[in-house]
Amino acid sequence: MVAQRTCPVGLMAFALLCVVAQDTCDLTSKETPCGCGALKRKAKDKDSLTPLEKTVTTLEEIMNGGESNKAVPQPRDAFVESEYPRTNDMVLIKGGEFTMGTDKPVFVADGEGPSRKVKLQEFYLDIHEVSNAEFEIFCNETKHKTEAESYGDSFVFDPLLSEETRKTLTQAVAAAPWWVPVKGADWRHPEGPDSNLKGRMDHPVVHVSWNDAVAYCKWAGKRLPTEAEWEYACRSGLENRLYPWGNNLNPRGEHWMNIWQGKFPEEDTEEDGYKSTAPVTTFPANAFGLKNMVGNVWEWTSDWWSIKHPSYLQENPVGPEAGEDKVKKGGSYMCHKSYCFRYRCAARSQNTPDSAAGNLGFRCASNELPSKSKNTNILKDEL
Ligand SMILES: *[C@@H]1O[C@H](CO)[C@@H](O)[C@H](O)[C@H]1NC(C)=O
Ligand SMILES: [Ca+2]
Ligand SMILES: [Ca+2]
Repeated sequence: MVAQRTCPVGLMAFALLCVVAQDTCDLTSKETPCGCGALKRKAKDKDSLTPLEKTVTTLEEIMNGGESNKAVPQPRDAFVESEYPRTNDMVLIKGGEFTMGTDKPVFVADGEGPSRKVKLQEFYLDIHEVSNAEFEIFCNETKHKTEAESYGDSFVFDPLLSEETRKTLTQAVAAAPWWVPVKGADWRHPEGPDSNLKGRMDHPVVHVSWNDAVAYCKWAGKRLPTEAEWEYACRSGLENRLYPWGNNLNPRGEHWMNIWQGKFPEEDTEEDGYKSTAPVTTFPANAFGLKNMVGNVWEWTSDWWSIKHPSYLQENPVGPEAGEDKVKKGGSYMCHKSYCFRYRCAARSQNTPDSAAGNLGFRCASNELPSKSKNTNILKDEL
């Protein structure tokens, strides 16, 4: 049953091969290089290891102690956190029909295809990923304890760790050794106990599980979007395009999303301006007025994971009735074409509902605009 929640060990070799020979990886392979989906807790195990630790192999086994020594990222913005404007506004997404998925899948094993017609009724969607500032209001008000806080650890991208924290590591994820479980990593301490949110209150909250995301959205009078709603919103009226704005990775020669530039995982040249997360307000909005649908952080959706899809026209689909994993969409700041070309509207990945990581967040949807009493702003006239 190990293969259920962790990547097959054979994929580790594949993943490492990708690191060594970036440009030669076969992206159309049916074997998914599973750096994006490998981060799962094994919630049912009971012994001294935390569920997260059970999913990993020792760092020594994988890397022979050869991990890189990268600096901790410095906050870019020094302005006062209390002055951050709320970023909880929503936009009305008009109903319609669209083509979901793709007939040109990059990762066949992810169930990106086939393309199929989906019809949706109108809904509201958060313009931004949920920020640390928004999540703090929720936690202060409800005393919500995230699952990463309960378990006492979460997955962090190794190059973001301080030397002190790195010294405490003994393990990494076999299929993606740049991911390490860090004790004390949670949404308030994204890179472990010696990190904080200073200068990052307007960045997306991370280290939140699907269950945490559901609790937040409920508190806000909202819900998670379905995968179909999320993808429809990502595509914002364009049919069969890779990105929310079309097929051009860098429209007008600019970066319109926060992903990885350079060689993964050795060097992020930060050409888009951001190592790790960017403020949720960064980059141009898509045609529906939504920001960072692709890149920055992965976003939870309400659907259970399946790679088989009905080919007939579906109306307001909500995904399978049950499952092991939940669907996440959009890719993250860690995605690079060489191993995780998942910053596309059709791309998808999955995690167990109690999993959390430093590149996974969410935004909420709702059928009606929630009242102000639920801490939700009325939709702004000017987008
Ligand atoms: C939440 O609580 C913390 C700790 O008491 C406090 O520093 C912070 O200002 C509070 N934030 C909000 C938005 O109320
Ligand atoms: Ca970046
Ligand atoms: Ca995103």
